[in-house]
Amino acid sequence: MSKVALITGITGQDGAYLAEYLIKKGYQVHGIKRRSSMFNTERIDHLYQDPHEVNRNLILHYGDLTDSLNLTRIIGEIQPDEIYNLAAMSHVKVSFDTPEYTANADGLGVLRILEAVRLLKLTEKTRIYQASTSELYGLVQEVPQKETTPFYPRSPYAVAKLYGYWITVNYREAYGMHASNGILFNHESPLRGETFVTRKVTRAVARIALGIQQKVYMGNLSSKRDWGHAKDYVRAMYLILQQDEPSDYVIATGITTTIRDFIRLAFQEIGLEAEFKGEGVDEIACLSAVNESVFNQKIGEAYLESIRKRIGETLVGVDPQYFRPTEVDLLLGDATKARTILSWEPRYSLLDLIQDMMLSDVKLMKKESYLKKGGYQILNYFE
Ligand code: NAP
Ligand code: G4F
Repeated sequence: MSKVALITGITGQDGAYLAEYLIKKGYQVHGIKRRSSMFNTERIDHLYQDPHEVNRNLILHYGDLTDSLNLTRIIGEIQPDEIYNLAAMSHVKVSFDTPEYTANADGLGVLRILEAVRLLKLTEKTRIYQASTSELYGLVQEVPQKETTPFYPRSPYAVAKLYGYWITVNYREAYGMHASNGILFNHESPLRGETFVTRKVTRAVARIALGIQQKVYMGNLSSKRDWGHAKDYVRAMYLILQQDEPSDYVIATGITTTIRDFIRLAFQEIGLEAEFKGEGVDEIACLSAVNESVFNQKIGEAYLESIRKRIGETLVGVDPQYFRPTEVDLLLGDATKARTILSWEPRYSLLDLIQDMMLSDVKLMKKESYLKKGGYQILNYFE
């Protein structure tokens, strides 16, 4: 009998990688998907199976973390061995605009899952992974941050996730449930949502190189993040649920980098040097040099002449609309517990991550510009 997993947030970055990972391990994977006016399944289309096929290993259900009746019905029908609760309104800046909805989905949503498992008398059978976050550390009380570092959330998102973290701990202690938190630091990939900073940068850098965008506007360039690859992080989620004892784990690389340096490295990956000057809202980055052999190899000789002409021009500016009312300045994780107990190690470095994202976005943007010229091609992130 194959194990049964339920993934909430299966249409998101982590949900897609985790579904693929669990299917490869022989699981039957069920996913909860919100109804939307469009399919919104691009990230998992390569895993999709027609409902008429027998012995499917991916089954989607309509649902929402704000709807407890629906969640309880789905969990009751599926009787999952493992639940990965990844669904959330996951954008920190947007949570300042939608604080009540964020509290409902990201905070109470966790309670709904835990309580459904308890009411359905599945506490012995079903293990639960809660997608907690390094945003809990917020105004950091210690550097680096580990499992014992006190939390100080700095956004409606982080405050909602704080409730999710503690209600998971409480249900574990009160009812003996196998419920664990993964306190994951930022993790990125070619599937990352386009409005998170890394993907915004890799998309913009690709478009600038191809001559379809002039400049990109960013927010706070000085904050620092501990960035890993989502593929490494979904493996950690799986490992957390395979332990005999439930517990909470920090998952991080132990290296922190400014947004400014991430931008510099993304340009360097395709042979462009971005030189930063100025301060605060007046800070800019100009194109200072082109490494022609790298550029030709990664982008193509056809684009060289036009990028050469842009030397000295501004590629990056700052727009205060991207600043947050309260910022998290520095995140740096200490994953010693995960390394020791889970034998988890990241396999991707920051440069590997940037290379993966740039390669994918250059390919995607070449298709996009081809489409604009009247061509037709199905866009597939997984090619
Ligand atoms: P993501 O790409 O934004 O995906 C979020 C998923 O949640 C999407 O499938 C989204 O559906 C779904 N969702 C949102 N609201 C929902 C609701 N009310 N009911 C049901 N589904 C809902 O996020 P991610 O990067 O994969 O992150 C996965 C989880 O880990 C999130 O809980 C996030 O907060 C947490 N986390 C992420 C990171 C990171 O760096 N990526 C770090 C720490 C923790 P739609 O596709 O319909 O929008
Ligand atoms: O990429 P971000 O939007 O990610 P953030 O806020 O760190 O949150 C992500 O990681 C968390 C884990 O720590 C997750 F829990 C959460 O769900 C999400 O996945 O922003 C990173 C940094 C911030 O300091 C932000 O102010 O980049 C800075 N930034 C600068 N310019 C920008 C921009 N962020 C965005 N999104 N867009 C900008 O133009």
